[in-house]
Amino acid sequence: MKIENLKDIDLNRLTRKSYGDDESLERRVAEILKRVREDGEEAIYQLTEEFDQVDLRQNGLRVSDEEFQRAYQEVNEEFILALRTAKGNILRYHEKQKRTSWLDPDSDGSILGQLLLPLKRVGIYVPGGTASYPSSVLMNALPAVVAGVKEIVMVSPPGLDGTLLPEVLVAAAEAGVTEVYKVGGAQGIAALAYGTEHISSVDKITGPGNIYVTLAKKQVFGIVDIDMLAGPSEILILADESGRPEELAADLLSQAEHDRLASAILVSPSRGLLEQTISEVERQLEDLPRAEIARASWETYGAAICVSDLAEGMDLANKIAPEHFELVVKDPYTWLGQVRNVGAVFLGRYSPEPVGDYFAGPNHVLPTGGTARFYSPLNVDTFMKKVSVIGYSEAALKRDAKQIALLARSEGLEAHARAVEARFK
Ligand code: HSO
Ligand code: ZN
Repeated sequence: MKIENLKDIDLNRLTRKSYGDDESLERRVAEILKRVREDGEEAIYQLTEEFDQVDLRQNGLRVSDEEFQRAYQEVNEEFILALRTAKGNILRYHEKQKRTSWLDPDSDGSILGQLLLPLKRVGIYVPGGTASYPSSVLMNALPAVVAGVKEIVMVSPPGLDGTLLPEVLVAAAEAGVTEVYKVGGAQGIAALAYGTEHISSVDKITGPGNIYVTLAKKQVFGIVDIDMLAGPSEILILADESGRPEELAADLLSQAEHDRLASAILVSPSRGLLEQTISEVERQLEDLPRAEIARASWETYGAAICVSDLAEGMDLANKIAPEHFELVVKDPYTWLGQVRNVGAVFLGRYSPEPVGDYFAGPNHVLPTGGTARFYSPLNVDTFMKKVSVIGYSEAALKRDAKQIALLARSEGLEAHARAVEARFK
């Protein structure tokens, strides 16, 4: 890893990276969606055999009560305790986001307002394999619980033994997930979007997944709503000379270990700090269990960028729009006002990114690939919708009738004008 100067940086290399837009893959995903739409569970069974080598006819599509009970026996007590504490923190944080309906009476006797209503049924996607995270189950389900969603359905691809990880099942039960199905990939998204014989369709699908899942979510958008198109994890750290190389390296690797496509970027005005951190990353990679993944990520998408001052670094961070942004500088709060395009900001050396991944309370489902310019973290509003309320009084309509009719006629819509005037004949 070489230190790069800001002026030599190819921003494209560091931004707008998503899980590709491979057309042939899009077609394959479209085919999978079509098969499930047309053949329902028959297609789910076949596709799960093909992709996951599991026969769901034998193993069951829906996770049973016995499977939940077994999962509780298989996880240890401390895990459950930690999960419950995290759950408490996440609930408390998200409760603060909850907004309520409002009705605003006017002196003319009319009332305007807005109803805030939970979605009825939502689907949560949980990836399989080593990306099957109990923490993500909490992060997806708990905001829905706070929003008041009654039916929370989870889908996830089964392992080779036809089951889901016990930790994931326990997290689902603790978080208030109401149904769990062992189906993943694009077929899992299709089941949620279109419904099958035993799975009713949902109103919205959230949660990260691999390229198939992400493309499937993109294609079913409009039939259902989706949260966002999530890509590989990212971290950008802006540090001054107060940063400690061992800590910065550890934080960079915490995201690099997620995915070969993850990106970890260190930005600093201190060349010395950049140099020391690069060596420290190498040292820490030596005994990291997921070193292979982390190294691939660090070598391809990692960067150590020298800027002339922190203001320049801040500007770069807002351009790259990273998912996670750590401000490891002397007075992090003085920079908070400059933060714009990031998913979550972590202030100071005692807020390493994993605190947010697991525990503090804010959501860890965050915009990636530069989409922090317009997307927000998953939150309670993600699971709510609004209804506008209009309750005009006679006095108010009398006052406004002429102008409404005028606007209607200017659009050539005579019936609109007459509907208003009909009240005063
Ligand atoms: N950092 C990930 C979330 C996660 N980390 C789950 C650990 N478990 C989101 O980018
Ligand atoms: Zn993480």
